[in-house]
Amino acid sequence: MLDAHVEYWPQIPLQPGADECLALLIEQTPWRQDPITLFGKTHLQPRLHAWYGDSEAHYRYSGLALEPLAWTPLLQAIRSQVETICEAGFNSVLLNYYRDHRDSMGMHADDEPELGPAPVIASLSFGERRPLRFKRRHDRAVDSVKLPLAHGSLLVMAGQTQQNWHHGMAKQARPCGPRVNLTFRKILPG
Ligand SMILES: O=C(O)CCC(=O)C(=O)O
Ligand SMILES: [Mn+2]
Repeated sequence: MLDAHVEYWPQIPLQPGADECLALLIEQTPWRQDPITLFGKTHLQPRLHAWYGDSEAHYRYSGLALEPLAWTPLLQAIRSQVETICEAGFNSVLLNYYRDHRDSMGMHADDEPELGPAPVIASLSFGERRPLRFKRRHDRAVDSVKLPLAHGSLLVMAGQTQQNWHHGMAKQARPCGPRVNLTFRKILPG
């Protein structure tokens, strides 16, 4: 991928293991489904989400102002393992729950100003293996890239990735099981 810095680990060592993380996160998270307004029309987001972080980590996402929930012991444990692997610090995490094949996330870049110009975003996937699609933002001629994200995998997006590429996850025709994704981020002060 041109002008991007993307790294993918198909399986990272995690304690607790990936199966347990998936079950615990589905069960313990106070999932919400918020309305979003796109092109003047209001819909429910096509997935569930939750936002955790240090108290100063306020974030606007798809036009929603999210107040962070306090870190749980499980999310703290996962965060510190991901920080060690990435050699980077994170003060917040967005959890997304794709209940089945009908849940999705539209193409977007994580380019909010509070993430800074070259954010490191660490994306941990559990459950159904589904493809994340990358599309170059300013050059329609470049083909999109599909990266299936496996159960227990870690994807790191850094450098100029958000400035140059969009990413998203389409609905799919084939029925599938649940998937939970955690994106660790560092919200800058101010
Ligand atoms: O579910 C995924 O793998 C993508 C999540 C994502 O892009 C986001 O939370 O901003
Ligand atoms: Mn994203």
